[in-house]
Order: sequence, then structure tokens, then C-alpha cells
Amino acid sequence: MNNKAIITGIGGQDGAYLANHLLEKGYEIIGIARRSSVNNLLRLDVLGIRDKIEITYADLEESLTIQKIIKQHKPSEFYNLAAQSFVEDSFRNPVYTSSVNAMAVLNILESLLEYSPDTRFYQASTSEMYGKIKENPQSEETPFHPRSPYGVAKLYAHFATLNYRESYNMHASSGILFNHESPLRGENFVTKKIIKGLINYQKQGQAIELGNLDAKRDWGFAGDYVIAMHLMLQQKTPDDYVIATGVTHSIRYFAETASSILGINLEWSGENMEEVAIDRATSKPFITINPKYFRPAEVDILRGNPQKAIDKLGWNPETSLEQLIEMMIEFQRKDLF
Ligand code: NAP
Ligand code: F7E
Repeated sequence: MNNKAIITGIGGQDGAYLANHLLEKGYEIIGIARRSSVNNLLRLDVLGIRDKIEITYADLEESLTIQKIIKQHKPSEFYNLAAQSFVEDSFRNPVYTSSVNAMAVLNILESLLEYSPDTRFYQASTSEMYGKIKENPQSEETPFHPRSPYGVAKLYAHFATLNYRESYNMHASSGILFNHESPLRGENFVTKKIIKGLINYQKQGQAIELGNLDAKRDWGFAGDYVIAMHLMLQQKTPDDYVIATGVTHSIRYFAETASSILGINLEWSGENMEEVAIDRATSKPFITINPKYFRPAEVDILRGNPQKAIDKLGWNPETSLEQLIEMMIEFQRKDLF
């Protein structure tokens, strides 16, 4: 079998790190990106790998074009990473989110079945499918209860992947990935928003507005998580795996830790919507609460159990949250992304 991989969402955080990982392993990579009036392949530039990838332009909703790309390349592996990935936005654009995150996945599976049934398929499933959690920590056996149009659409794609595996014997696997961050994280997500915001505050004195500080997430490093994606497709039999660190922290803790690393002496004051983080050095508030960042339904806490991936894939989360924050800060200071 040739080592040719198609990656959708090549310009996204995971697309860039996965492409980098597969290039190191000698893969030929076809990256699917959608046309944009701005540079949506900047992450590939930052990693210095753009000219090593064949970029083909298509929107995931353009089902016939996706079908043609599959027919033309018949890759050994197909990683479906493209998605409307911002949970908050899925409440504003639920139909679009379902189209890209659910129906487009069905089209990929149908196209692979028809034109390249031996391709090994990876679906980017998510801990958001657990939503209102039924047990703690969450494993592959934990029942799902999504809390957003994003989570609902991803659950459809998750079960579609399972269904094609069971119905047609396709090598189709889902990685149930918990939150993973990096210097290349999109700027709307809370980790990047906090780090970028704090550095900006130190330069210009502008406060950051956040939403729910008490939600808890199991945060890992994207560079570690793409290794697990690749390992899943190297297994003899396809399966689903939780990829997580097993440790959970609040947004509040993340902000406190990042502030402390940056040398900002933080003190919380006030309650609920009036709560603020005060900079002890200046007595000025530098984090405030804006209700617009609260979601219609929240996922209060996530903590994954990665034991199956550790045992069967030999995968391990290598990076602690504190190391991740330091890495993000160091990169953000260079202001490259
Ligand atoms: P990301 O940075 O938002 O990247 C998503 C990519 O998908 C972007 O390149 C985006 O292109 C592309 N895309 C969006 N809609 C598209 C469309 N209609 N047609 C073609 N391309 C489209 O997300 P990520 O963090 O890398 O996540 C990768 C995947 O893992 C996503 O499916 C996400 O839902 C899932 N996931 C992420 C996490 C996490 O914590 N990061 C956890 C679990 C699962 P533009 O740049 O043009 O917008
Ligand atoms: O929010 C709270 C917010 O947007 C994390 C995606 O990659 O991981 C990601 O989804 C938490 C939530 O990520 C702000 O309410 C407070 O509780 O960084 P986030 P997410 O929603 O967990 C999953 C696994 C995915 O699959 C997704 O694709 O932080 N929060 N204040 C805030 N969140 C944001 N974005 N902005 C705030 O100001």
C-alpha cells in the first residue's frame, strides 16, 4: 500500500500538526482546504511545510467534488478533520454546522465505499458528545448526551463512522478527542483567547472579556494528539478511542496559571457577572465577565479516561497543562500567529 493521505481541514490546528507528523513519516499528503480571501494556510507556513503538501480546494459541502478527489487519489488513509469546530458558533449556525459536521461526513463515507473501499478512515469525534456527563471520567463506554448543535452533529458523524465499519467492513475509526490546544489554536477558543489577551494586556493595558470561568476541561497538546490519530489507522482492526490526559481544570485555573507565568499578580473580586480579576500591581481589573460568552447550554465538566489508547495504541499524553501554557506563551510573544 502507498503512503498517501488525504487530510480535510489541512489549514486548521490539527490539520497542520498531523501533516507535519505524516511528512516526517514519509507520507505524500493531499490537503483539502476551502477557498478564502485571507491566508487560511498560515499554520502550514508557520510550520514550514506548505510547499510539501498538494493543496486541493473544495468545500466539504461540495459533495461531488469531494467524491472526485477520492476517486482520483484513492489514498491509503483519509483523515476527516474539517469542521465548523467552534461550539459557541454552532448555536448561531446550527443548520450549517450540521451540514458540514454530519452530512458531509456521510458523503465522504459513501464516496470511500464506492471508489476507494480499502482506504483507512479517521473521523474527528469529540468529547463534546458526552455533554451532560453520565459518569466521570468518560470512556469509550460512557453514554452520550450532547449539549450543542456541534455536539449533536458530531454524534451523527460518530455513529455514521461506526455504521460503515459494521455494515461494510470498512477500516473506519473515530478518535474521541478531548480539548487539545497549541500555539496554533484558533483565537476564539478560550485558551488562545486568554493567552493572547494577557500578553496584549501587558503591552496595551486592555482588559479581556470572558464567559463561564467555572467550566472544566481536560486540556492536552495537539502535537501529542495527532500521533494518536495516525496510530489508530495503523491498527489491524478499526475501533474508537478516547484521547485525553485524565486531568481536568477550570477556565479560572487556566487564567490564574497563565497570569502567574506572565508575572501578573491576580486577585479575584466580586461575584457572578460582576466578578473581575484585579492586577494587584495596578489595582486595575484585567479580566471581566461578559454574558455574551455564556452558552445556551454548557458542558460543565469533561475528564477523559485514555486507558484504552494507552494499552492498545501505546499512546501517552506527554504534555502537562502547565507545559502547554508555557509553550503557548513563549510562541505568542513572537506574535507570529
Ligand atoms: P480548526 O482549527 O477549527 O480547523 C478546522 C478546519 O476545517 C479549518 O481548516 C477550516 O477551514 C476547515 N473547514 C471548516 N469548514 C469547512 C468546510 N465547509 N469545507 C472545508 N473545510 C472546512 O479545528 P481543529 O482544532 O484543528 O480540530 C480538527 C477537528 O477535530 C475538527 O473536526 C474538530 O471539530 C475536531 N475536534 C477538535 C478538538 C480540539 O480540541 N481541537 C477536540 C475534538 C474534536 P478555514 O480555516 O477556512 O476555516
Ligand atoms: O470553550 C468556556 C466555554 O471554546 C471551553 C473545540 O475544539 O473542544 C473545543 O470546544 C470552555 C467552555 O472550547 C469563554 O463556555 C469561558 O466551557 O475553548 P472553548 P470547547 O467549547 O470546549 C471540543 C472538545 C471540541 O470538539 C471543539 O471543536 O470555556 N469559556 N469564557 C469560554 N469559551 C470561549 N470560547 N470564549 C470565552 O470567552
